Amino acid sequence: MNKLALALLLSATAAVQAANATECHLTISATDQMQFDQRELLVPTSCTEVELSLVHTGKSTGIAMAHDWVLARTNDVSALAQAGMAAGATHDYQPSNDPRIIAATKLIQGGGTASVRFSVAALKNGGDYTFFCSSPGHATMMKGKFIIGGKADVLATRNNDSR
Ligand SMILES: [Cu+2]
Repeated sequence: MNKLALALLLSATAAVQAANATECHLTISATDQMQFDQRELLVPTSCTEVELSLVHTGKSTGIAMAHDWVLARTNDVSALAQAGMAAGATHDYQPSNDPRIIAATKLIQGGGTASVRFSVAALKNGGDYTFFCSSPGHATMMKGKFIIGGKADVLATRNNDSR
């Protein structure tokens, strides 16, 4: 391989990695109105790890409006929300070492941020996953789908093509 071909290959690889880094880094906001700003988070199958940042854009410093971000299989969400309430605020409303929690940030108040980095390698392409806030009563309003592959891949391809 000549030097030019190698340089082209390296820059192409760097471009793909840069694209992946962007797509695999998600940011979601939560408000004093008990809402997330997104109902769906899309993760292309090219991501093996995801970094999620939660930003509480509100001003409330009360525990009642504290938020976190918890990812689980959709079928586990209501039981997890119950178990979280039992665990209480000192445990961020998350049952300790519960295998049903795929990933979770800590509980934050207005103006706070938190992030979590986790592997998505074991999650199924097209699987049914839901993210929610585990503060008592919040999950009815604060939840959404965590979508791996499918339209996430379609969008990622489109974004890459348009660069
Ligand atoms: Cu909340």
